[in-house]
Parts: sequence; structure tokens; C-alpha cells
Amino acid sequence: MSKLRFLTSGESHGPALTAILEGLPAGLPLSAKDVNADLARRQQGSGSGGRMQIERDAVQILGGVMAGLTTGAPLALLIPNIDHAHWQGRAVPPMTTPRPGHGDLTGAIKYGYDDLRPALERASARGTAARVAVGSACRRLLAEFEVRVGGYVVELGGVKSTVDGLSFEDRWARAEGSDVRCPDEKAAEAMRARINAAREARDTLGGVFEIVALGAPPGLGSAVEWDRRLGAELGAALLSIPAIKGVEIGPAFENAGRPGTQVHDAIVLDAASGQLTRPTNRSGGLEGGMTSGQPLILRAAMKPLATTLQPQASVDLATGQPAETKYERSDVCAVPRAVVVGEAMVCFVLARALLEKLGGDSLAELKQRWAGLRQARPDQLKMRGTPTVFWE
Ligand code: EPS
Repeated sequence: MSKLRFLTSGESHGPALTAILEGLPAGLPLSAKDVNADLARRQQGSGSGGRMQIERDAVQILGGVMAGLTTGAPLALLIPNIDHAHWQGRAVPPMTTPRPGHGDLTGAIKYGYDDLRPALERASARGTAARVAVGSACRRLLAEFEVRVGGYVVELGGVKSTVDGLSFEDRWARAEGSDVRCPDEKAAEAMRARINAAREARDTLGGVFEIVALGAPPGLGSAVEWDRRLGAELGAALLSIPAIKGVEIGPAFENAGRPGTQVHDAIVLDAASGQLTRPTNRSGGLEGGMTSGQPLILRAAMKPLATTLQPQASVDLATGQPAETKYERSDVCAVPRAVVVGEAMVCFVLARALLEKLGGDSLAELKQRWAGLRQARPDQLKMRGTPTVFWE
């Protein structure tokens, strides 16, 4: 078994997006239909630009699945760009004025491009479709162990929602039926209005979304090394999504202002079940870099998109003179769609951590190990109870 990993390739307007995911066990049922459901979810949402009218994302599984089951070989995924037909064989006018906030200028400095197009083609969030396809395969694996991942928008363009009192399942279900992926219908209405106003003002909007994982067993991740702490892996995965600039685990920033006794989740023995339970979840489901068995709760902050209809101050690199940015077709707000990308990245990190915990090359081997996982119960956590010399 190799550590779960993936690579993606493909430009926004090139022939296709591709991904290779390596390390899935053999014997996992997986179909293009599973993946396409998530690809369709990523395409829905108020605030999208014209491109979403063109694309109908559908995956082709080119390797790693035979007779509907993964083989243990790398999974190869391909999503054609329908819009490519409009770009093929066409001389594209030069783009020489970088947009503030996009990867145009930094990409050109790094790679020495003589046109900004190659920088933005790969920095484009179009590539997130490939990540959603990868995340979907990981979601399929997690489902075998009843681990579920979902998300919703909690803030958009400064409009905050309230989800208190709603179960996570309710939040997911309501978000699924909302064009701004927000479970709070009143806030959703205000968000919609904010998007329309931003469109009219030729501007863009950011926001905050929450990703929740339910059913993750305790002990995924580790505290023994910095790069194995699950919080670090989840944070990196979410921050790797274009325009994501902040990540929070549970109410981390609120916790930072409180004394410890008001933050840490008490450990209580439930006499009836013999289980150790936690009446609160201010840790966001992570303790010591490992899952606690509580719902995993992550928040991600997305900046407003860099491509604005209203021109922004820049410099034309062809002339060296001040110039205003020229509009490239884009979205007004991508926060509702970014939720699905966030879910995909969390599915990937959790699947990788689960595989690391369980080991094994086939689903059957994983299931055997799963059945023997230690539970949060004193009878499975026997302590010696006598003094020990740890260092001679
Ligand atoms: C994007 C610009 C737009 C977005 C795109 C991300 O693409 P285009 O320049 O073709 O209009 O619609 O998002 C997608 C195509 C997608 O599938 O999400 C950008 O510059 O990041």
C-alpha cells in the first residue's frame, strides 16, 4: 500500500483536466456516476459566470477501475473542457496587464512568461473540478466506513447566517437545496441580494464556509511529527484551494480569547454504554493533531475573486506604463461552489489518514482492521497504574 496521493494537470481552456490518484485499495466500488454527482454539485451556485453555462462536467475513468471495482492501481481521471473548442486554433490577443490578487504577475515573475495567459490558465479555479473528482473517489472510500463529509456557506459578502439549533444533517440538506449553499434561508436571501448588487456594481464577493466530517474514528492523524498532525494536513489542503486565505478548526479564534477552563471539552464516562463522551466540541474534533471522534468542524475564508468587471490599477508589462486591468470573463462569487471543493479536499485528507491508520491493500483487509480499532472506552484503554522508570 502506498500513501494516498494525487496530481492534477490541465489548463482552464485546454483540452481537458486530468488527475491521477494513487493508493486507493482494491475492491472499492467506483463509477463515473458517483464522481459526476459531485462534479454537478460544484457547478451549481448563484454568482457563477458564463463559463458554467458552457461546461457540463463529466468524468471519464481511464485507469484503476475494472468491472466497477478499483484494482489498487492508480486511478486516472479525465474531465474534458467543452469550452476548449472556442479556443482551439484561435490566436488569442496578448494579455500583458496583470490583475491584482490573481497569479498573473507572480506567475510571470516566477516562470518568465512573455504573455500572462499561461499563468492564469493554470492558476484558474477551473482546475478544482479535477480535485472534486479525486475527492469524490475518496468520499466513496469513506462511505464504506460510514464517514460522511458535507459543507455549507456561513457567510457571504459580509452577510452572516445562523445554523445554531440545526443538526449537521439538516444543515447539509438545506444547503443542498440552496443556490447559495446556505442552510439559513433568511440569510440566503440577503446573500443573493448581495451577489446581485455586486454584479451590478461590477464587483466580486468572498465569504466563509464550514466543512464538517461525521463518523471519523478517534486517532486519525498523529502528534508525533509536525507534518502528520491532522489539523496541519487539513489546513494545508483547504489553503491549497484558490482564493482560500484563512482556515479555522472549531471556534479557534473565539477560543483564543477565553480561559482554558471555558474552552476544553470535559471527558465524561457514559455509564450505560461504557463510552467516554464529550458533552461539548469546542476542539472542532481535533485534539493533539488527532481526531477525537467528535464531529470535525473546519471553516475556510475565501477572498473576493480577483477578476472584477470594474478595472483595477495595474501596469501594462508590454509598455511599462500604468494601465487598468481588462475584464476576463469570471464569476461574481464562487463561495457556494468552493464548499464542494473544500469537501473534496477534506475527503482526500481523511481518506489518506484512514488508510494510514488501517493499512491493507484491499477493502476487505481494511474492514478487518476497522473492526478491531480501539474505542474510547476505559476497558479498552487499560492503564498499568504503577510507577515506571522511563529513562535510566
Ligand atoms: C476562473 C475564471 C472563469 C471561471 C472559472 C475560474 O473561467 P473562464 O475564464 O473560462 O470564464 O468560470 O471557473 C471554472 C471554469 C470552473 O469550472 O469552476 C478563474 O480565473 O479562476
